Amino acid sequence: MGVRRPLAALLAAVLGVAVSLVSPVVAASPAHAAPSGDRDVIVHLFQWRWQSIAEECETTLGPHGFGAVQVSPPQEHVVLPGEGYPWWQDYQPVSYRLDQTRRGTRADFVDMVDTCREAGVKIYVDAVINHMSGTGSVGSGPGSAGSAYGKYEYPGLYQSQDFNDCRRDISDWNDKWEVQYCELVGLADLRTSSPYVRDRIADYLNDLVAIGVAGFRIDAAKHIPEADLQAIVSRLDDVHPDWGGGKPYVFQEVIADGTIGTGSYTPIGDVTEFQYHRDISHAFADGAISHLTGLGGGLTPGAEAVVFVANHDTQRNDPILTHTDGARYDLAQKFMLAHPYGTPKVMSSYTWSGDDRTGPPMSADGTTDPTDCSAARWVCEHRAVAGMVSFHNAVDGHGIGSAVTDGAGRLAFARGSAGYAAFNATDSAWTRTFTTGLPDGTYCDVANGTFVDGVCDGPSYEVSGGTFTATVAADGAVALHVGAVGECADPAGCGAGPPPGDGDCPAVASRFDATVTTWYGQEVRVVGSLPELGSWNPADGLRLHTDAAAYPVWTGQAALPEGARFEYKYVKVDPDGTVEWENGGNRSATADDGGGCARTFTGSWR
Ligand code: LM2
Ligand code: CA
Repeated sequence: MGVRRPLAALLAAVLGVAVSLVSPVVAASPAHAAPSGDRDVIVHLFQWRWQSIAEECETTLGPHGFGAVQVSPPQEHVVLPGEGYPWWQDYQPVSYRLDQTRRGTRADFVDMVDTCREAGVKIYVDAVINHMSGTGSVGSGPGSAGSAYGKYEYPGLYQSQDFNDCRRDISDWNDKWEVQYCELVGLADLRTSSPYVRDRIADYLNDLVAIGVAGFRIDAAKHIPEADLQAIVSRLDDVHPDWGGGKPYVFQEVIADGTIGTGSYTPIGDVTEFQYHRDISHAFADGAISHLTGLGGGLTPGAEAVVFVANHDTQRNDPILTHTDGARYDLAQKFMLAHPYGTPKVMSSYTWSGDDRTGPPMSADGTTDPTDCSAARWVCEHRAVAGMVSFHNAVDGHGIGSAVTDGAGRLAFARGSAGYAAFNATDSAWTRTFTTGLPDGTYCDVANGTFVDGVCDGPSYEVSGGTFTATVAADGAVALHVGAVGECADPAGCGAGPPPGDGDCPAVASRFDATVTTWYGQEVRVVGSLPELGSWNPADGLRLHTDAAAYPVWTGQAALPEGARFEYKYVKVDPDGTVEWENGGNRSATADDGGGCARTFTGSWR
């Protein structure tokens, strides 16, 4: 796919290259240090509508102790029907108006910020300030809020003189000047040295701060000269008093390479640490995690690093371990939340197949659908790690100790006397007695459940004389901490045996019940991304059956690997082999067991 090239090349350019170069930056007060203490976990609700984020703050993020949401860019963006309304429209600003994006209106945005704040959750905005639009498939407006524009001409905001003179793509990534003054994938590069441009960007960011936004991810930060970004950040107003009233939290997207290291930007704010992403992802993908107590060693100091297993770019351009890897990926995100290095950023994705331009579930006019975590394509993998956010918050300030490992795919460690966690990145269960620093008591396992308002909905373990014995499932974890003391509230539901989806089943007996009206002679099949579902080939799909009593419900069974995430659709097959696919996006599901290693997936033809 042509669209993959620019970012793929960019990522390839940094692979294996050590972080280097601390270039002198005009000294500035590092007023933007990482939020310390509890509630610093960031979740990236990639492409979610503002209203859906507000709901998630109230129902899930606040109660489980998430600190902040990274939201997709809120400014007016290009609209590209000819390319199927790709997700990356957002990274081509055409004005700084919040009035209408594919995710909602300014009023929706304001309501989201207020609702999340009341739930104790900050909003961090993805600030696209290095550039405006490109030429792309549509070179001119209107944008999502109706503004006219053309590349280098944004009426009432920027004109040609406000862009750098290079006016061509970055070609030599070893030339720092090119990286900062030429065009990233053909996007009009703002003259950020100009006081006028700095003021316009600061006006935009301060509009957001006035609404209650608490921080920013600076998109493409290393493409903005350090002094320019410093000058913009110094213009920022103080945040809402609920957030302490200081300067906004700033973390900068810096994909470090031999030309520009993270150290050039740490005087301005925190930075993304891509080497951590590569290290943790490879370790879990390979089942080689025994050395990870030292994760982060030699990288950007943890207090200045934002860390992640996958982000919206890497999951497309350079996937190592992503939501498509199911339980092993969830395990890596849980580990990140248990380990002390860096400020963790949890990913929340939607699925796509084939073209990685594919936008989120949307209506015909390209506006994004509300999120429904139980519906097709919204993965919502942050929910699978919600309990671990409480672990992260409770063990803050405690170092790693008492580590045990099998020397390969299994590792357990204490976080002082506040917590203990065990991780099993292998295909077989791990049973042993662990020695902790925990006071004796009954602890809720927050790797497999959550603990909210004193209610545990996961398994529990008895710590006695500082030890406990557990069977850590294949691709599973166990995590206990002093903030989650108590037994499972409903022993029938969570106290009996390992919880769903953690490797206790040889396979999940998956039954598909599809309501489909057919004419005589037609067959119904389930066709999807797993070999058991034909790997998208209708001829090899899972055949469903019906009879007079059951019709129009068609039923079939397949043994699916536990924890596998997959997509599928129903098809009708005529006697002559003609295939009719149902409408709409792919259905997506996870083969987790609802108990008894069996699961039923139900739906109706669309
Ligand atoms: C980022 N960080 O530095 C974002 O994380 C990344 O997702 C953005 O790229 C990038 N920088 C620019 O903000 C995405 C996407 C690109 C896409 C751009 C702009 O990964 O593929 O580029 O957004 O929408 C697209 C086309 C590209 C074309 C460009 C300009 O894919 O082929 O270049 O638009 O028209 C000629
Ligand atoms: Ca630039």
